[in-house]
Amino acid sequence: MDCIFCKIVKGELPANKVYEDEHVVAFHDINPIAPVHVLTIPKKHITSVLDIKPEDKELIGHLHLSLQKVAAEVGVDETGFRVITNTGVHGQQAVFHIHYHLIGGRQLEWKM
Ligand code: DGP
Repeated sequence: MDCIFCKIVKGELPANKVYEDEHVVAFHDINPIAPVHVLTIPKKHITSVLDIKPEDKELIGHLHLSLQKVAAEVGVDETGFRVITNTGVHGQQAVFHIHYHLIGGRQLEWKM
């Protein structure tokens, strides 16, 4: 499978990691849209929100708990941030390995 995020998980592609444990890895987005822009992914290849299976419940919960650590690591846990998971065509998903954008470091707007 030719998945760039699986390659980051396996260490075959470099990434500027901010957090890693047995199940997830978080790294700076290559094309940041804010002062803080980190992607958190499960090490397991799950294509999108629509591909999450009942047996992934614990993993996805774990990933959300990891977001607290990521937010603290990059210094936005007190100021706040946004977590976004783009899904499918209208969501403009470009990489088909589920990932959670954590965006912050400045006041964000809510306009699409
Ligand atoms: P999206 O699929 O639209 O939610 O966004 C994918 C994001 O992944 C985009 O913000 C850019 C980022 N990205 C793509 N390739 C790489 C890469 O090789 N390394 C890193 N760090 N980020 C990447």
